[in-house]
Amino acid sequence: KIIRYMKTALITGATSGIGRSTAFELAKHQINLILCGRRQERLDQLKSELETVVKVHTLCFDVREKESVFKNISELPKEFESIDILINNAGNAHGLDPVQTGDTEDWDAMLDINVKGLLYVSKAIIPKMIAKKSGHIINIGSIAGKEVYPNGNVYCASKHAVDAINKGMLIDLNVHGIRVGAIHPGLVETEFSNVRFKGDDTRADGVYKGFDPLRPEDIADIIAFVVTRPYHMNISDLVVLPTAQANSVIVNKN
Ligand code: NDP
Ligand code: 8X3
Repeated sequence: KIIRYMKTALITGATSGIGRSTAFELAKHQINLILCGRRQERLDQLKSELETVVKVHTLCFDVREKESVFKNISELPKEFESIDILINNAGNAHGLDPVQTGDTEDWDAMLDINVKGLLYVSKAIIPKMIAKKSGHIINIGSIAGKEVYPNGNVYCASKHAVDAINKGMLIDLNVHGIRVGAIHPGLVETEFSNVRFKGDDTRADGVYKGFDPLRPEDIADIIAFVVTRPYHMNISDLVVLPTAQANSVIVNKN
């Protein structure tokens, strides 16, 4: 009798966009899911859709709230305690302004969520991965973590930090047999721009007009590919752009 060991993945930012698509994609690979976000009703909906396929547990917390992050992850039910895959995806841009007029609350949000939140979640999970000498961490960076574009200042800083943290994790966790890698997407049509422009949906839609952007499923597909590679193989750094995008400024629109 073959007993198949089913892995468990924790995905932050599972309520929308890339994280949500990743939940569906990993479920296709029979990976059990711990889905995180701040919108409970979306988490409930996802659970009811996915639990016919895999085991699903939801955690509703803000990655900025350090104590809540550690409490939620330390109190996971026994069957979800052992996390094999961590997808550090939660994050957003807030605003698109020159540095001299940038809103300090936007700066706090981006640095607290995209950088410190990612660190808190990672610190809550890594010791358990070290104890079992295995694990796989995927950090969702951005083309904004490789380049800086006009008015992108602090968002780009937050994603450059993710790039550096990814490289640092790779070095520090190497000796423990834990795989670490970042995926850096270009323009993906999600709720990202609706959040960046604070609910100005017309402006948000305009970001993706005139060219064929990436869909969240495209990134989810890559994540599933990365986490299903054999153990001797670690995809450590990957930039993925729509064909129409050459860099964070040049997009071939018609
Ligand atoms: P979405 O806005 O569609 O999704 C963002 C997710 O992050 C949501 O599930 C949201 O859940 C969660 N989130 C945001 N803030 C918090 C918080 N404080 N605490 C917990 N969860 C939070 O955007 P994307 O899917 O596009 O973004 C996912 C990742 O991909 C981000 O890190 C983004 O920077 C990155 N990225 C996106 C690109 C794009 O063009 N779309 C390109 C490159 C990178 P909830 O609101 O329920 O908490
Ligand atoms: C999201 C991509 O170029 O809109 O990280 O900042 S971009």
